Amino acid sequence: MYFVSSNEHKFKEIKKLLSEFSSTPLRLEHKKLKLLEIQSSSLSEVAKAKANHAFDLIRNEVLVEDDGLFIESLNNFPGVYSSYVYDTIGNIGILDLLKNKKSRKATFKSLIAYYDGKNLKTFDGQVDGFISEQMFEGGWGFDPIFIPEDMDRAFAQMDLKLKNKYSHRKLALKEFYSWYIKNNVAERK
Ligand code: ITT
Repeated sequence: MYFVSSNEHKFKEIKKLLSEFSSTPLRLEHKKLKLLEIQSSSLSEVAKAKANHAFDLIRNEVLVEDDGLFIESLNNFPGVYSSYVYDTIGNIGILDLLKNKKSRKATFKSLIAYYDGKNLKTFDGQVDGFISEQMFEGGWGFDPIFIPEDMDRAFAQMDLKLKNKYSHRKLALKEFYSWYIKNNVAERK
């Protein structure tokens, strides 16, 4: 199975998680490609379109992921536009937008989609938390500004093991993994 994404960090986290879920981990390889991201207000629709595009390119079982950071006081912005917002205003821009806001509540969401040409399935995971007042060193993407609920530090300040314990990605991947093992999709074909 191929994990199709332009983002190496995602793959690294997923590989580690899979190795922890079971002693016989899924064989997953990284295909580093940037997939089409359709305009939609739903992460799930974006993830499904990515899965379709990935399958068209690879013609093999594929796994893709679409994430979004939803900030409550910004009416859930940047949400599905997270990638674009990260590339344009970045974390500093987000901290600026929150300067005079009372609430810093945010939710990180992960949508994982699996497609083998017949079965198209999505799995979601989310972690509630807060946007920090300052940027922390380390991590990638929004890690420097996202603090999971009940934690005293940002994702950026966690090692891979700790981040994987709390992440949106872990929850979505776990759902996928349970479904995949139960349905043994690969063997049915
Ligand atoms: P793809 O090629 O897989 O689409 P991407 O980096 O464009 O990779 P997304 O659109 O799914 O990924 O992610 C939206 C944004 O959220 C993007 O800027 C990511 O860097 C960021 N992001 C996703 N998961 C994250 C995590 O665990 N920690 C920090 N930032 C994250």
